[in-house]
Amino acid sequence: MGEQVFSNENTGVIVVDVQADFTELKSGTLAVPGTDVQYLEAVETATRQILQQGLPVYFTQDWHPADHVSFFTNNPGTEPLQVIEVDRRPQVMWPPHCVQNTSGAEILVAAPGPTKRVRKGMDPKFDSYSGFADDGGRKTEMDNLLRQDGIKNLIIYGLATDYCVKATAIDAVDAGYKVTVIEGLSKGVAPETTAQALEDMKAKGIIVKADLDV
Ligand code: VGL
Ligand code: ZN
Repeated sequence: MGEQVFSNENTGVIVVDVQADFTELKSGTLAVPGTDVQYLEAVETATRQILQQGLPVYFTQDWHPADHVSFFTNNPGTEPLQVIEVDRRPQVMWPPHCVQNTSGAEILVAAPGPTKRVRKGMDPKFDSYSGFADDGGRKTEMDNLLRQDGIKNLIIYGLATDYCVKATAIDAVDAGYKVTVIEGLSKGVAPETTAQALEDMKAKGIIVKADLDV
């Protein structure tokens, strides 16, 4: 690894939703394009290097109950990727994914060393793209964990660029962290929303880097 984007003890890393159901490698129910073995090896290598540098790693894990509102199967008459209104909020209809205690919910990154895991999306009534809070405003323990660990700068990558990476990165900026998103270690559901997400993140002051090296 060459020069690094991280340089101090106030930096932490959030690896977003690198879970079986979001990958082609595991024939996931919501497989994000480009999530092949090379992608997963790149994520694993980067995460291992980061841990070896002594930086704390926080994994987010989409962790839905079977009756979750975001599953099209729980909203009769809808189909996948349709956007409906739920309590006046837009809600994308997703195939059932990352159901609690199923293999599809498994985090695929084997990490040597201590890491922390933040689960989200457990409330059947609210989706939670962000690792910090759900659509109902209920916070996860993420911000508390980061504060306890003295984190001020965050490196964020994972799945999917246009949904959970974007939402997590924007909530992080709004919570006062300095955020860098690693584009090359993230994959999006669709090209247009991914391009838009990168623009939205840059507009919020998020640094978007191609990969971990400068
Ligand atoms: C995600 C759609 C639904 C993500 C999670 O991890 O980006 N996308 N649930
Ligand atoms: Zn989900």
